[in-house]
Amino acid sequence: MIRPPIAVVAASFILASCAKQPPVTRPPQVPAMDVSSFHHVIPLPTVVEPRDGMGFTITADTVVVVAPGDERSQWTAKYLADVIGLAAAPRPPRVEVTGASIPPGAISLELGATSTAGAEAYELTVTAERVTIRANQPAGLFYGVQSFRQLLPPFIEHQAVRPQKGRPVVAAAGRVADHPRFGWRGAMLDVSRHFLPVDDVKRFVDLMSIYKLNRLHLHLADDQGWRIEIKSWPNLATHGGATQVGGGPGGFYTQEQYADLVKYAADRFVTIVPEIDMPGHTNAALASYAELNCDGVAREPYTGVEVGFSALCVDKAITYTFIDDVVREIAALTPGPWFHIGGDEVKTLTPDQYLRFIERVQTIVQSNGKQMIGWDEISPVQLLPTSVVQHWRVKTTPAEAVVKGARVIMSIANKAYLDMKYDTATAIGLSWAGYVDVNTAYDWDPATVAAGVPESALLGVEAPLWSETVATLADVEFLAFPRLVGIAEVGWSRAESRDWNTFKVRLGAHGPRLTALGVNFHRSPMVPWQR
Ligand code: TNX
Repeated sequence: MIRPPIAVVAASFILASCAKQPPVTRPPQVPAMDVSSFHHVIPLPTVVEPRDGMGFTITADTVVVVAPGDERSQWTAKYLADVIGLAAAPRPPRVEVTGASIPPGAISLELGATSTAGAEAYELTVTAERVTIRANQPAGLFYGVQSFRQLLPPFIEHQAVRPQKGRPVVAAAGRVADHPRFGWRGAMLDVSRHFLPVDDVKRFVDLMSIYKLNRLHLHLADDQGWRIEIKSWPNLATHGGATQVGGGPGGFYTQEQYADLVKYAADRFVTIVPEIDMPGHTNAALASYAELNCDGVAREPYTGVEVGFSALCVDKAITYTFIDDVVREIAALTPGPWFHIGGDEVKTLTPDQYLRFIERVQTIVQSNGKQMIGWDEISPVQLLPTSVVQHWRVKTTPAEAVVKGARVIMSIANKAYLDMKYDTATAIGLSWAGYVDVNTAYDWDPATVAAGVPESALLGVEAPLWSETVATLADVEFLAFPRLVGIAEVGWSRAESRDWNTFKVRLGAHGPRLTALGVNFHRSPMVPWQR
């Protein structure tokens, strides 16, 4: 046991609680090893107060304590115990579900009022004697756990780590009070152009949740592949899902697998947002069923990377039966309130055909109990107040939708697109929106990039990863990390507290953690990576 003598604990506790320090919201730019790990939390919390004195040491006696009654809090307690794993003892910390008073040496997860309202707000206090994570709702507890995790040494993240003498598991002393700027902090995976198996998507969920991202948008159908089983239209998956860009074998999620993924993500406070792109980007569907084509002839499977050539037959009744079936089956598996209908890059319909189609689909989505999201091409449509526009095009603005009351997810391509190359040397990725290096992905404000789209119109921010050139999980990680970590801070932290020069130092301190997690991240030369 490496717990310090009681007197030292007591002295440092008194020191910690009496030390009056002003809140520090910006970490200084000093060699990272010399400062409290409180300076490295990403996304930057609203208030960070590192304190001098002893931190909290995890030992074989550490327990994670949580009150009975709330299952999600208990799940989060177990999650924390698993994160700590075997780093300090031959078994993970014990989880104690009890309403009794908290013993010394405990990490305590508590639901109850905090200084800031909101389901995602939390307070974290670390002293030598105990750790307290307090939140209004279970989501906040989960985020408090993620901040606490970042105070622990990176080696705990390594799956094979075992307790070792001289390798104490200590979290620095201090206090965080935190809540997010935006409710929507997302990423998108395009599993259509290249398929990703469920376990790879789960791994991605694990990584994004470390940085408090809470929406995973899945682009489930495009020209090159249909990736989810639809029981009333089975060929979509079995035929439409049988290839991908370059002609590989593709794949699809059974409804059971999709439901399992939705649950896995929900446990980590990540809401899955399913997208079936229409009326364009539909070759996989048009190849699966002849009757969806205006000429009644099934299309050939497509394995190239062109866009804009396909469209559903918008004047045929069966098209809307098909859409209703697809939306109904997916909606039934998706507890989240949103259904994304794509709506982008339609080059073969008239503007009038397009508008009528989207308005009709909006009604179908609504009648299946979901709110419609579409790419920003839907802005001219008569949108319902619940519909949402996802803004991606650099030279346009969805202001006309905002004027009508629509809300916006900001995904502007020259800042938030994870499939853009970092720079000229990047081996995979595209560059049609320019190069997006780590600083470019970080150093922007979603509330000022599109004319007529003020903060009040924003749900938040999302970083899409299109997969024309992205074939494996290693490719996904290379393009997403570390830019997605920056996007997470864009979505969570207050604009006035963010600064690239301090962020890059904090990001550099996350290098060993990402390494221990086995992430294939881009070691951008503009970041001072710690070893
Ligand atoms: C545009 S962004 C697309 C996708 C491509 C992507 C490549 C959007 C709504 N449509 O179909 O994959 O560019 O960066």
